[in-house]
Amino acid sequence: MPNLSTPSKITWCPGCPNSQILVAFRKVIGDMITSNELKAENIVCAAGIGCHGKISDYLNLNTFTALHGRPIPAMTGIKYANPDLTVIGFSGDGDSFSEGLEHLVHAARKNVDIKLFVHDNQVFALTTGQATALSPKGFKGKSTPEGNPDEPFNSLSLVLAAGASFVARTYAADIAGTERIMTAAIRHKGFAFVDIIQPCITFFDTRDYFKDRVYWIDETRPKNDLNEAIRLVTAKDGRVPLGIFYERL
Ligand SMILES: Cc1ncc(C[n+]2csc(CCOP(=O)(O)OP(=O)(O)O)c2C)c(N)n1
Ligand code: SF4
Ligand SMILES: [Mg+2]
Repeated sequence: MPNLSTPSKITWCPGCPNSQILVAFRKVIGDMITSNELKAENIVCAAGIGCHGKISDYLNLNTFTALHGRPIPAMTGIKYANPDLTVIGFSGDGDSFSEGLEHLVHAARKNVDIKLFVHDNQVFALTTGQATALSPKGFKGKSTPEGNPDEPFNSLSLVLAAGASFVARTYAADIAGTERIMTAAIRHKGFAFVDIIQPCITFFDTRDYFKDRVYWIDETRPKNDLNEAIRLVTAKDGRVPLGIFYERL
């Protein structure tokens, strides 16, 4: 198994689910390199600015740290310059849905062959707790002390409507489930979007909320039905579905 660790000290808060994402990703990439499915030298990872972005310091792979909201244009340029590379990005909910939304929807529309993992903690965490475009209505944080007055985007239906050819969600605490979804996303040819629910235990601790609500959808159902995918991700039954909602080959 290749050593994908680095000497950098991990500075995420103790217990932050970002560490679970890191563990899952190292395992997935380690297995793919060991089985010769991927070569380390052909993998490029990019990240935005935020707590999520620190992951690039903890991976012994080619990594690129972009500006806040800008990992997608960096990834697109890398992929266009050398189509043989596997380009994988780590982004935040603020990074992809507040600051960098235009890049996300166009990458989805153009079906750029890159993989985007969004560490979705529904908050600007690194800057200590402001509302993003994915924070729920009523969220109380530094920028919304009386409660967020705005409705969030439904991130998955937005990306589906924009044309992404692979759309999935997983839960960071379910490391095996995250490994499965990451593997499928990396194998997909085209724009793969994965929402990773990653509670920020310091500025918006949603662990109790999600642990009782997440469930895995039927993995055997046909995945190329866009209407069914939108129905699943917009259902208002109080539960939070996980799995691959849509894949167009
Ligand atoms: C262009 C630009 N705008 C704003 C900032 C300030 N900033 C740095 S990190 C951050 C929040 C990141 O939030 P998110 O993308 O959700 O990542 P998280 O920290 O939650 O992982 C902001 C607003 C910046 N560095 N650059
Ligand atoms: S602030 Fe939140 S997201 Fe950032 S390291 Fe701490 S727990 Fe994790
Ligand atoms: Mg965030």
